[in-house]
Amino acid sequence: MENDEESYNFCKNLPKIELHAHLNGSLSASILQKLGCSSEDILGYQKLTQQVFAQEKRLQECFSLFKIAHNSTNNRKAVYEATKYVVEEFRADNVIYLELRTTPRREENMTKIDYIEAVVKGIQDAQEGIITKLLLSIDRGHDLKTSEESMDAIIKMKKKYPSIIKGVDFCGNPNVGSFNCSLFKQARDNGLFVTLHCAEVKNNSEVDQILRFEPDRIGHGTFIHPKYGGFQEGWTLYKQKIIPLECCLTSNVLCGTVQCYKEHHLQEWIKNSLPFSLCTDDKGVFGISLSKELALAKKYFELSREHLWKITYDTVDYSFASNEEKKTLKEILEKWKLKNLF
Ligand code: 6MZ
Repeated sequence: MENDEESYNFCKNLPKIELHAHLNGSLSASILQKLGCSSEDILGYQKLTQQVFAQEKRLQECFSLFKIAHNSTNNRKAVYEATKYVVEEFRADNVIYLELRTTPRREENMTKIDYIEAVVKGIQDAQEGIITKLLLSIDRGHDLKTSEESMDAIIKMKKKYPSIIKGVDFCGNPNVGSFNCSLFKQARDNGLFVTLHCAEVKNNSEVDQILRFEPDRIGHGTFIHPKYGGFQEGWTLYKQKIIPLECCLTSNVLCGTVQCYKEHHLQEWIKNSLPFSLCTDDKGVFGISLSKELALAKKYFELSREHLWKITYDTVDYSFASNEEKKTLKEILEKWKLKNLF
């Protein structure tokens, strides 16, 4: 049996694929500092984060933390720099393919289009050793008019940057708002991939609606299986549709929607050979890295090195990369395997 350190080193060394990372949730203390936050403010933010995760209603409270992160990215320059730094941090963790997602925001001196342009520029300027794609999010807490405006901007920008902007995401506080099928159909009709946060809290009717929509991927998928608070019809439907899951272990444990790592619903996906990828969600807020998440999965679900490699390899297929990019990523992983696993 290898120890935690050996396991982490293996995971760090493995070229990784990240499919579920929110830009503003990924701002680490060091990035916040580079963006001009004072040490005092950062310490305050870290203290608040600890308090939030010690509370009963921590998923609910977690969304107030993003508002603080948003204060440090409220202009074009900061959005650009934040994007560049986040991509660089993923690269330093040996992530070779990243799908970064973010919600276009309007601020005093920044339109939603400006926001998207700044993120795209940040991605373009941090291309060394990593392929990064952008998914644009619709916040479920926004009203229909705001969401429609965002979708118009997203579609417009997808036409301008077709090799970077690949898809849309549906996120935000899962206790508010509802899924709007026609809005996401519009995205799909305009050539965008669709990934939807699904069942982060119990909501059987929305789970049914989302699964019938057949998104390209779902995020979290916690309350689907009946053993984890879901419902039999939901799980049966999921098994018919077989939609890849973006699994965020630490996010779910810290937000309290899952009891502990050992009790995570991921085990149903492993047991049933269902498709999934391991993701960070908000590495800044949760103080994690993709390497750490892989090491946790390895530890709690007793995965071999070979199995972890295969999860990463299969994740390439669930990504929104082009066929050529997928081929390149698979070649990197195959070469790595030959060198490191035999
Ligand atoms: C749902 C989440 C989330 O878009 O400003 N977000 N939505 N569930 C989660 N689980 C913890 N974590 C983050 O990044 C921050 C935004 O991402 C969404 C929330 O809408 C949050 O405001 P951006 O870059």
